[in-house]
Amino acid sequence: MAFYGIFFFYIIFWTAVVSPTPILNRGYIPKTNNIDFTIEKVTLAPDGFTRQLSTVNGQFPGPTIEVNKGDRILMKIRNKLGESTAMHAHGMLQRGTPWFDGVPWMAQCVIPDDYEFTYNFTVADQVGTHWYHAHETMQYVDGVFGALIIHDPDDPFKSEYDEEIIVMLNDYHHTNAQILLKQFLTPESHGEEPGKKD
Ligand SMILES: [Cu+2]
Repeated sequence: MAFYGIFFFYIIFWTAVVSPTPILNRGYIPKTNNIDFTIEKVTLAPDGFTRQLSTVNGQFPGPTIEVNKGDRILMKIRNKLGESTAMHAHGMLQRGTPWFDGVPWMAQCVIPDDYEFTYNFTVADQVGTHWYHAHETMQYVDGVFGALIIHDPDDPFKSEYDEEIIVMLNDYHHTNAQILLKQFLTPESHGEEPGKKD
């Protein structure tokens, strides 16, 4: 019997004291991330071909947003595009803040040219690799997008990798997306998506 007594004591001692207990967010205190984005047209040559792109802070693709689970995102959009816009944080659940989902005429009115608008939401219960993009006309095809990464302080695999590398894949054209859309919508396109000839 003594053996079993020691055995059970050992089990209880191990689970209560020695083994790590699951800790939500590992004591991480969520913070507010101030994102400052200017949406503007810039002439760039990301693949060697010079053209005008619609950009976030003059970059193609736009800057990567990296936050932690539980954080608040304050994403200020300064619209210098010469046309109206709206920014959508793709995949965000927007629980309690559907008006910051960035879908024009469903979640909000557009941000007129030369106006500012700040999206304000938390990523309380989701993690992973997402992206943000303009949700107005064809702007994201012309470059208004970037990665949105939500790290998980509770990641159980954290010790099993050395680094994370973001790979973004997108269709890229040498022709302005508005022109491509017009061509695509003609009967002559036969529904064939743009990109094969340009
Ligand atoms: Cu989206």
